[in-house]
Amino acid sequence: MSAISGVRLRLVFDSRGRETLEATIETDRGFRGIATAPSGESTGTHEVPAFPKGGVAEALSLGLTAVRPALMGRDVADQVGFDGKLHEVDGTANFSRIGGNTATALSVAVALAHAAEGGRTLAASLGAPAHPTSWPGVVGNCLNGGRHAIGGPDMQEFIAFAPNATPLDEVRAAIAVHRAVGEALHRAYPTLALGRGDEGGWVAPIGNVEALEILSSACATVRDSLKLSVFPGLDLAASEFFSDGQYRYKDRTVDSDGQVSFVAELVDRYGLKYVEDPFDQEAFGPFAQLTAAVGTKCLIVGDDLYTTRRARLERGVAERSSNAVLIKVNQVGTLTDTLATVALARTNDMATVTSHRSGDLPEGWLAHLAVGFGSVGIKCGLLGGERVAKLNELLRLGGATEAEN
Ligand code: 2PG
Ligand code: MG
Repeated sequence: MSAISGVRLRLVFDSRGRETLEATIETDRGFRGIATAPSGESTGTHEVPAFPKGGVAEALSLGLTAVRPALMGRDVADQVGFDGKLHEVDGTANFSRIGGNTATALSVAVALAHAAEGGRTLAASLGAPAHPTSWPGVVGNCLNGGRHAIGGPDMQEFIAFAPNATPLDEVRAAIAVHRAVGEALHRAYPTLALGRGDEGGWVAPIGNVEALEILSSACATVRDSLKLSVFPGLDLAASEFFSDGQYRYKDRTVDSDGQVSFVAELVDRYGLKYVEDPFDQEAFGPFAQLTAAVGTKCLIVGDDLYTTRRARLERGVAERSSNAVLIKVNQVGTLTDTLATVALARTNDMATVTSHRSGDLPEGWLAHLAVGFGSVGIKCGLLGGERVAKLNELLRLGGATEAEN
């Protein structure tokens, strides 16, 4: 056994300039793992809170007085025991004492330290084969709206989904769509100063349908010119504009049935292959209606619906609410809890998509999780150092960009 000989937490900043935590785990054989925890903006009600009430300062002081002593000397290979200890020290049902980001950073850091000791990548230590035959598709945000881009469309993310290819072709295709969307916006609004949102997608004062028109024709252009597979997708983050039983867009208000027909129509009209959170986070039934209607041709993905919680996914499986689940470690706080949800999805033939957060950091462990979990997608944005870091790590795992000598 190799024992944990060092546990450190440090305050660092995420891509939005907000404070978060970085954890370092050292082993007595001289190996270490370092991981940061990202933060969401359109968070689901059932996520663990990222920080204690006193914020990062309280997380750091609890880290020193309560968390660190409980982890020192433990076997670095015992991920389940390590994560169980985090729960025990926290003592609440949802990490509200020590904070989900303390747990996330530590849990991923110990996994990285263990992988380093074995001379393996984290992906391999999570069970990825030495030569994977399939890779997670790239789920890349091209145009931002909702809470990630004030003044843009109501829907949160207009996505290029590039599945079923090599990492290099997927990344190329998705980035080419991002570029084509930018060019189309410049043509349509030549005098407007276009910006980019929290996840590096374009921001423009346009409506949902206009954004979808631009996105889907950008995908078609890239398919024709580069001969690569890439399709339009959406993360509606619909809980953000749902109130009193109605979905309230800037230009229309629809009830639940209206929303089912509206989204099903968009799937057909634009050939969407990826639709995340088209309904409120408690709407298991409407999710199931949409999945029954279009689930054979499109991934219907639950994010706020499940918040990576196994118990909520159990309900989704029973009610056939979706055919895919979004996986974010810091929604539940540990790798062990995350793996339990991934395993449940797998047993029930539900696809997983492993995801970043809108406030993220320039490191690549997410790519290892997506490959290790056998996910059909890695959702990580396309532009900005913190997004590109994950794409480039996927390329490293894919190996195809290495020069031969
Ligand atoms: C989402 C995410 C990531 P946030 O809704 O899927 O794209 O956003 O991290 O703000 O919850
Ligand atoms: Mg989402």
